[in-house]
Amino acid sequence: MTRRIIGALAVCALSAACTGPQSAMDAHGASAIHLKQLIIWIVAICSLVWMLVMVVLIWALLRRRTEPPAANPSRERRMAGTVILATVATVVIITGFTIASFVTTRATNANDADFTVVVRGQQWWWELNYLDPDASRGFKTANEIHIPVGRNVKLQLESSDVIHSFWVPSLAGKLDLIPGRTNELTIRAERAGVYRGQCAEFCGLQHTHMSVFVIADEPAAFEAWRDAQRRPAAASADADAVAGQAVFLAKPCAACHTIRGTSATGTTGPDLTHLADRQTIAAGAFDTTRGSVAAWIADPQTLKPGNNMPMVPMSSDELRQLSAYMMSLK
Ligand code: HEC
Ligand SMILES: [Cu+2]
Repeated sequence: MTRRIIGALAVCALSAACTGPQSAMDAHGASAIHLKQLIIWIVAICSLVWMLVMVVLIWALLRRRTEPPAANPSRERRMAGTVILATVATVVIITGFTIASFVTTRATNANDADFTVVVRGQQWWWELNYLDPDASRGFKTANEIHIPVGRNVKLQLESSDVIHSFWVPSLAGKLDLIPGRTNELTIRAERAGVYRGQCAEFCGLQHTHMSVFVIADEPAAFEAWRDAQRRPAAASADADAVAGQAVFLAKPCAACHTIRGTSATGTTGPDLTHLADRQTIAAGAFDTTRGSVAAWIADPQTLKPGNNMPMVPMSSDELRQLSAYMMSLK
């Protein structure tokens, strides 16, 4: 029984965090696959060396020693030989690791990309700017990066305030977003799916609620998504939503948020033009439902304390209309 429990625990320990949408061991991106191979080789070789050292150590400890060995030149020579051999092996292994790391770094630095997304870290969400050679076809969104499967996409990493770090472990290594600097990371997903990431550099109070999602779509679905994003917000036929738009434009909301197709052009907060198309709000903190959007607008400081959206006073009718309007932004 105890043996079974120990066995089960060992299996759990060995397999923990090796799968799921946010694991470097569940690699689905070209550069994450290279990194995973490197990690496996290094861990395997280091484990082997460690076991060898332990075996030799135990053997040495268990060896009976009755009296100090007499001086023996041939034995001395053998021992010197062993030490030289171990030193050479160490140098060879470390040089091998260095070369392998170098080759992996080269392989992860793809420099051809289909298009570029500027990823700007903000306390505590991700502003995304899809660049297009024709500027009128570019657009902004937040927190959810759609990319086409099997294509390289260049991320231009920037920050508005403090140092953040972009890390979607299933797709690529970690890279910092540094104020006043631009870092570049090319990502690519080999399989459709949602890959979760997390800001990986402590950036203040809501650092843990600064998730990012990479959503890899089949190319046709991606094109459809991108075309929809390029369009301004569609007018809604729903009476509450229409009233909600007027509330939005009259309240301070419009000073911080952009809704393309309206007079709202603020840039402090996420672009809301297609808010209801996103799966989550507040950088992964809540699912996008009418209830959570209403709760967020009513009291953002309780839901995500310290975030940069203030509580805007309003009546319950206004709240109902605003949340209807937000959910109409598909
Ligand atoms: C002072 C600027 C400011 C004002 C005013 C403001 N917001 Fe925000 N809003 C933000 C910021 C910043 C965030 C992102 C918070 C985060 O995730 O940390 C945000 C997030 C949101 C979100 C979630 C968006 C997403 O994709 O995560 C919604 C919806 C929203 N605001 C609606 C409103 C409405 C409606 C009003 C008016 C009642 C309003 N905001 C007023 C700054 C503001
Ligand atoms: Cu951060």
